[in-house]
Amino acid sequence: MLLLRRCRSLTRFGPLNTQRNPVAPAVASCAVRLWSSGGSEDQRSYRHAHGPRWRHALAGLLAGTGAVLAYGLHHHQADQSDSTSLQTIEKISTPPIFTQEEVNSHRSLEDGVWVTYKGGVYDITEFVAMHPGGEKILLAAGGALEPFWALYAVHNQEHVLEILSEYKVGELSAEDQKKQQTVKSSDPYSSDPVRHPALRINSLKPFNAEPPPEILSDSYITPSAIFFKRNHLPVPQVDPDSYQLRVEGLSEGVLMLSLKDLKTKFKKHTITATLQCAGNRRSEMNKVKQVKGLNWGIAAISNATWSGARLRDVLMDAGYYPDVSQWARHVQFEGLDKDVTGTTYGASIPLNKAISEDGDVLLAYEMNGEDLPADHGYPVRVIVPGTVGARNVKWLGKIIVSAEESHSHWQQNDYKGFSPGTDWDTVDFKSAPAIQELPIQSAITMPADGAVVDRSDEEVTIKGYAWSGGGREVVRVDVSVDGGKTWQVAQLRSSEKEQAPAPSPPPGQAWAWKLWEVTAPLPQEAQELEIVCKAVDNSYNMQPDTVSPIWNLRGVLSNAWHRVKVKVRED
Ligand SMILES: Nc1nc2c(c(=O)[nH]1)N[C@H]1C(S)=C(S)[C@@H](COP(=O)(O)O)O[C@H]1N2
Ligand SMILES: [Mo]
Repeated sequence: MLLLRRCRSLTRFGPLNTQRNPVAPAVASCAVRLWSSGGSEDQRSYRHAHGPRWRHALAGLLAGTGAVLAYGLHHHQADQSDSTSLQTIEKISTPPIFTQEEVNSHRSLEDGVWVTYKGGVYDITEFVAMHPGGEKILLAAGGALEPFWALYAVHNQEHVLEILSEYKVGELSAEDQKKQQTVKSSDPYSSDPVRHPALRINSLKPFNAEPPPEILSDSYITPSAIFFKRNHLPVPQVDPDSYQLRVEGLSEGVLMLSLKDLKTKFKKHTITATLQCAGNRRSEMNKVKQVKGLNWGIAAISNATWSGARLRDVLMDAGYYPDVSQWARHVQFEGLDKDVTGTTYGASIPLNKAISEDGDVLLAYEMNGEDLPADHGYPVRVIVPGTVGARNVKWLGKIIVSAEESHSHWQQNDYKGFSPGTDWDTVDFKSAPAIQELPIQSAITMPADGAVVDRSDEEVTIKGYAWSGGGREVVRVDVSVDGGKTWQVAQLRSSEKEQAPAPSPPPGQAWAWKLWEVTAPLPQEAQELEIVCKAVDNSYNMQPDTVSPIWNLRGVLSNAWHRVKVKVRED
């Protein structure tokens, strides 16, 4: 079957392109890839799912201070018609001079939020107070903006600077300016690994990318190179020989484990588990109403085998005893990836998941039979099967058994679901629990939205994936080619070989997805098909039919029936 789509501006690059995909999200508006795969001479092509929208690239960077500033300042410009502070500055012939120490003392809303940029001193208190997400800029408060802008690679800074000038209150003393310049502003992303060119990049720095859906459903075990990648920060360089994992909170001391300890002191355990980002399919929510976050398509999900020590075994070795559960409720994880202030990525899971024999939580050092790749957490990451990607902390540095959840931004103020009626003015992040187990999910990977099938083919083959959180097994996938009027049951596949269905895992331990496939006759006379899929798990949870009722401001938990439209070409 030939599926060939063209966009207005055609950019073509094949899989043998340069290793680091040089195409920025804003430019990669319409990429067509062509190649033939495994034995079949079929040529397939892929249309880039996202339009040439710089706004989306910017939204993708919203997790970063610089981008919050860029975004917020942009709006600030829109609602502030007269820029009085700028005029004030212009009237003064010599601007006030401040020392770094004075600037340092303004790092909260109470004391004012000051930052420096290229020798200028800016009081951005009003901006931070007025803009949701603005509190992130507090990371830069009292210091220089440059390293933040380097970290989050905000381009297009010109208009931001223009607006920033409205907040200028003076200049930094010459002496302190000199000191600042001696702090090298090197690109913290320069040592990030080389990535597979097939990946569709959502954001380059930090690196976030997903595979083209059609490749995703080609293999039950996703090859590591095209496994979706979701980084909030630069990839840290960890030396395996000096690596030490710190385990705290159980006995009086702390337990330190080298990589060798992890590999030799504990039984090696292997599981196959699917990881899904909470933001998978966020782009569909974006179509209903703008949300904040990376504009993921349907492939922020992948499946791999993971090997490592069981977290349970390590906690036992660190002195876990049953009474611990009287005071402790959570196990916190800290990554070795840091932002410029030294804050590490962090998350936590409930203690009972961590310690349960059936929980299968791993401190994984292998992915698909090899050392973990740098992007996926080398040398050690947590795998919490059945649980949202965000808790599967990579580059694991520390484990803390605690009465409290992780205090990290990603546990407290992100990765939570809200009502469609909650907006950025009313949201109270404390009011919702952190996402742990994910709901039932499925999506169509083939054909792609907008593809064309020939009437003479008489039938259409549809493929996709289905998965549910919490170890719930997918028991059925229903597929419709007429928008949901009539349904067919798809064939499920739970191993690499199509003809060898694996036996069901024990209840509550179905960690891996199922791939599915169905061949449906082309409905007579239909010129366009609306293909729909929906999955059912063994608790009989089903997906909601539309997006609107589950829309939420962060665009998480997007799991409505997946729909693609396909044209039928008459011969
Ligand atoms: N240390 C660290 N761990 C992390 C992250 C991160 O940025 N830093 N991202 C999390 C998120 S949001 C997801 S979805 C998964 C993605 O894992 P992957 O990149 O291996 O697909 O890692 C999680 N673990
Ligand atoms: Mo995620």
